[in-house]
Amino acid sequence: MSTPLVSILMGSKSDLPIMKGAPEVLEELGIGYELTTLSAHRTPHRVMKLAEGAKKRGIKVIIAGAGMAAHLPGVVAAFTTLPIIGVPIIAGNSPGGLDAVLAILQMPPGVPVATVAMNGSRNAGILAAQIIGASDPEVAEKLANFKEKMREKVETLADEVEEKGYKAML
Ligand code: RP5
Repeated sequence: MSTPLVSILMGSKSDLPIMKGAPEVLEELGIGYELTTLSAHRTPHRVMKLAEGAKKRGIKVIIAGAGMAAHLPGVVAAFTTLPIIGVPIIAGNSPGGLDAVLAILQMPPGVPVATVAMNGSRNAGILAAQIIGASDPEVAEKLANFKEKMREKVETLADEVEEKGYKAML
């Protein structure tokens, strides 16, 4: 795989089934990534080390997903000036994911985390690519193709609904 430009982090191995959307879409786009599990609460020193070293390793964007008291994205943001994308995960005994949404979204002034939808790991991957694509023409080109394919797919479905009527599509 190509040099990692995106670091994908998650609070636990139990987050993998949700977080896999990020590496999947980066693979579709041909963008290199690194991926690991680490926890703001259980392995705080590992989080600090990874976040502090990310820029030197050539990482451009960090995606961090966590559930429950989801402090991982915010703590990572405390240790780097790289852009952080937070993915709130609906985990365990969560009250509908609201715990993680608020923990990731409500960052104090000066330390932003760009928060995607609950379980929105695929969008986190796309947003990471778009941030990189703002200054990397090769990635921008890949994204343009990606969006074009999406448009074609959605328009084909729209044509089908219009042609067959809604009952046939249920
Ligand atoms: C969070 O606690 C993790 O991100 C995960 O969503 C949740 C539960 O973790 P496990 O107990 O399954 O390891 O820190």
